[in-house]
Amino acid sequence: MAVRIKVNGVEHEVDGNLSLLEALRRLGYYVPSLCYDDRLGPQGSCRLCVVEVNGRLVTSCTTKVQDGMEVRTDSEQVNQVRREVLRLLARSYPRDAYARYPFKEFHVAMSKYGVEPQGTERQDLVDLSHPYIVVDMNRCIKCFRCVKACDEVQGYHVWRAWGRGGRIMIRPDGPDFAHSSCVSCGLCVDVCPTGALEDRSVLIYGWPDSWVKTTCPYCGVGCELDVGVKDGRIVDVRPSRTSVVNRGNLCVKGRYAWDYIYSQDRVLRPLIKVNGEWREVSWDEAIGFVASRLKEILAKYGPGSVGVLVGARVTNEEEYLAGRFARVVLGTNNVDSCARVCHEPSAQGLEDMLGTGGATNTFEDIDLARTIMVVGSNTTENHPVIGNRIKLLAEQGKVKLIVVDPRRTEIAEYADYHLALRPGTDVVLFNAMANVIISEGLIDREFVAERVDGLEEFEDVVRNYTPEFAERITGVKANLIREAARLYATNRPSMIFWGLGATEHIQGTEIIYQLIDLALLTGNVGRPGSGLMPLRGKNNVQGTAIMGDHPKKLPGSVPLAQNLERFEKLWGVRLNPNPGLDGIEMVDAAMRGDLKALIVFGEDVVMSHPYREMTERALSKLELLVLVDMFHNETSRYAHVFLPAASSFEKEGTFTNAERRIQRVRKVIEPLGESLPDWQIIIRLAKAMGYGDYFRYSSPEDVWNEIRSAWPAVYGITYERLEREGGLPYPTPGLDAPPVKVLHVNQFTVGRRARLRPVAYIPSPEQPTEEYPFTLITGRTLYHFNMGSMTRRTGDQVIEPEDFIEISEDDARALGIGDGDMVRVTSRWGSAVVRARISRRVSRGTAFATVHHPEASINYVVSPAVDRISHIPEYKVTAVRIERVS
Ligand SMILES: Nc1nc2c(c(=O)[nH]1)N[C@H]1C(S)=C(S)[C@@H](COP(=O)(O)OP(=O)(O)OC[C@H]3O[C@@H](n4cnc5c(=O)[nH]c(N)nc54)[C@H](O)[C@@H]3O)O[C@H]1N2
Ligand SMILES: Nc1nc2c(c(=O)[nH]1)N[C@H]1C(S)=C(S)[C@@H](COP(=O)(O)OP(=O)(O)OC[C@H]3O[C@@H](n4cnc5c(=O)[nH]c(N)nc54)[C@H](O)[C@@H]3O)O[C@H]1N2
Ligand code: SF4
Ligand code: SF4
Ligand SMILES: [Mo]
Repeated sequence: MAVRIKVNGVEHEVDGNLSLLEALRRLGYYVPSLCYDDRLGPQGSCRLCVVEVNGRLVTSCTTKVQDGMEVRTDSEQVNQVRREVLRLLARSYPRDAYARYPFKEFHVAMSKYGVEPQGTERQDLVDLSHPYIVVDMNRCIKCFRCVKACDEVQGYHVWRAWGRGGRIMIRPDGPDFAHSSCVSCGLCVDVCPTGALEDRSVLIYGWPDSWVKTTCPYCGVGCELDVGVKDGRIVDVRPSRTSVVNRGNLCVKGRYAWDYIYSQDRVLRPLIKVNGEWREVSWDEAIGFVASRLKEILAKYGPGSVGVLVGARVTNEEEYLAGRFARVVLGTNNVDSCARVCHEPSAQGLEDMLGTGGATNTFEDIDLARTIMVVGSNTTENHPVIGNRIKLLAEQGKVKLIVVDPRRTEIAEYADYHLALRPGTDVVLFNAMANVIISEGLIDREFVAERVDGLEEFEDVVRNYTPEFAERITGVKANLIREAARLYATNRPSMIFWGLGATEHIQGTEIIYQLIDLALLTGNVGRPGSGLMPLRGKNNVQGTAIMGDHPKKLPGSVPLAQNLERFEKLWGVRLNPNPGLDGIEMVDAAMRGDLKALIVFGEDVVMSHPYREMTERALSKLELLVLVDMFHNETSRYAHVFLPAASSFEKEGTFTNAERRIQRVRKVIEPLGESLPDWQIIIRLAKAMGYGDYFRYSSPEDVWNEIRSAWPAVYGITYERLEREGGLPYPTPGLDAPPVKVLHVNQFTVGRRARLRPVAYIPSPEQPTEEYPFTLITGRTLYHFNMGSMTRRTGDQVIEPEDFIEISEDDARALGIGDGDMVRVTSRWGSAVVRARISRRVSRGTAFATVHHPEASINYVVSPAVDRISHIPEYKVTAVRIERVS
């Protein structure tokens, strides 16, 4: 509802829901404030935002606009109050800082009202302990923005007010900032009006003279970043204030872990390995060499002998071109992505049962859910911006939270029910939940009658999985299972979020079937605030299979066999009709000697695949291994050619996040050295192979427009529209139509009715024995990303320098292991040495190791067992023994 107000004598129409402060700012009036920030609620304590309304002074942040208001923003009365407030603060405020950084919010206000600071700096108030943030409490004016931001937006409580009255100090909750509970999200810096909290990078490199909006290169949340540039160099990253995804928030990786691009050891020229040594060559030589080797291999062994692996760090356009290159140029369907070792079960499970292999709802629905069940996802560390949002809602009692995870993760601490099951027993747990829902009559009868088939067969399977039976297998108390099932079924709408704790099992795909079964039984699909949300891993893994990086699917995630003709027309060549090998099968084929050449775009296969010893043997047999990356990694030991890729800050394109949202990636700086964006590398390779005419693209937008014609679900998403409206989830089939945010509303993509899929439990082959008594879980930690190639080259490495293994107190005592000792972890497959962390997060008999550092390389230990349906490795369960090493 719009209202009319008069400001300094001029009539305006404004949104009636706004505070007076927001309304005035949107109209372009200068209203200073110290305690107010639009990400925080109004405080009304600094009094700097006073204005005159109908002759009376009010704090504009706590006043709602009202029809007919007469406002003065610059009367003598107003100016006098502001001057007074500023004068008090300026008394002890350091003069130097004011002179050096005139554009800080507080400094602007002082200069506007002619107030000069009088104070000097005290060295003991400066804290330089943190790698990213400089703390200078000489400049703290006690506005409490940082305290509120940390408490209310991030759900941490790092910044606190110590002391009372006139002697209040803002300090972190540790001996110094580096040793506080800070998670380095940088929000406090972003809200601080003075620079008391400041990014180290801008103090070193200077203040940005321009900003470019782009999308975070790390996880599937897809936060939008404002990247600050000075003299062609990135000097700062801030959260985009206009993004619907991250709402002015970021985690440490997006905010600070970007200077890997300037790492001294980044590869900036093409390399060919000669007699075991890398030699720098020109692009022409490198591309020519790869093309001639590929031609030889194709001629000698045929198209089944070559393969392409695509790490989901690249753009949609590049993923599309990589798949097209495999099929058109190499004539093979041996093309796959890292989704194989990640969330392929999620995509496959959702597609099999509902028809669309993506999240059914968007992140916006988190605010509408009454119950959220988080399965096998360490959300606050691995999808922090979403994890913290869920955590805060739970803390405020706005949502009920069920967490299914063997570990007591941070999010589990906020759960109403934490079901700490034995690793690898999810099938039994979810069958027991379904058992309770059916036996207690909690199914949504109407929904099931109208839209769901297969209830009888389903009942036959889950009947035997009583909560008491499940307690014996999973270790979770029968009553806890009952209560969680009741909550999920009745306190609707309910959403399920899940991570790798659900997918990385020998029954990974079937566990996703079960989660979908639960949602179907309870009518938690096709409604706002409900649904099924796989928390997809890498920045663009939701894109990969849909862009065609899949051995059995073409772009749009359509089956190869039925769509061959359509793509033959679009691409103008005959296509190979035989389904290809997936990523796991390619490594097996290399081992057998059947796969001879492999091109890898941004994936460290050696580090990331299980049973590393076998992976290394397999890759060492290849006649040609081409690595396209920014850095040497463990895989490059076996590579013959290294092609230097430009980072996502150095190219245009789009990423698709975990809620199916397609967002722009924008070039912030020119590619460093001779590095090239992957799309240009692919085009050069195609040309050298004699297929130049089939790869005539002048820009990523060109490629995107071809994708739009191949995949109707994104036809309505043009670059121009993304520019205008921001990121859009697919499907958006029409140019003028809004995106479909909630899928399966009146019918599923598979049709009016979906069919339940009962799943019987198969125990993992990795059961503990006397020789290997522990169950090892592998996974992640906040500061490092996957195999660490990027985060290890940033300040994150200072904060978290190495991998660790969490062991329970009881086990550590029994094994004579102290906190920080090095331990050897051994399985039937291999062994690794890691630092022990005694932890309350894991229970007796289980241990959790992180995956990020080659020094430890925990995949030497992990078993090669894979899921029957999608071949995802069983990364979450390996039987091991643990010993202290001296
Ligand atoms: N900081 C950071 N963020 C990341 C990444 C990173 O490396 N670091 N990687 C990105 C990628 S590629 C991905 S795929 C995602 C992964 O994000 P997550 O899915 O959160 O990944 P993990 O840490 O591997 O495992 C999640 C949880 O599964 C639990 N779990 C283990 N076994 C079981 C089980 O049998 N049942 C159940 N229910 N739970 C189990 C573990 O205890 C762990 O807490 O994160 C993305 N975001
Ligand atoms: N034991 C165990 N193993 C696991 C897992 C586990 O939970 N436990 N998780 C699995 C999962 S979910 C995943 S996703 C994998 C992750 O393992 P990897 O696929 O190896 O993942 P990243 O470390 O993200 O490596 C991506 C590479 O891409 C490069 N890169 C970044 N941007 C670009 C670009 O624009 N172009 C090019 N060409 N390269 C780029 C980076 O430098 C980096 O080397 O590990 C799997 N392995
Ligand atoms: S550190 Fe900055 S944001 Fe925090 S209270 Fe002081 S001036 Fe305000
Ligand atoms: S939550 Fe994910 S997308 Fe957002 S800043 Fe962190 S790593 Fe980037
Ligand atoms: Mo992943």
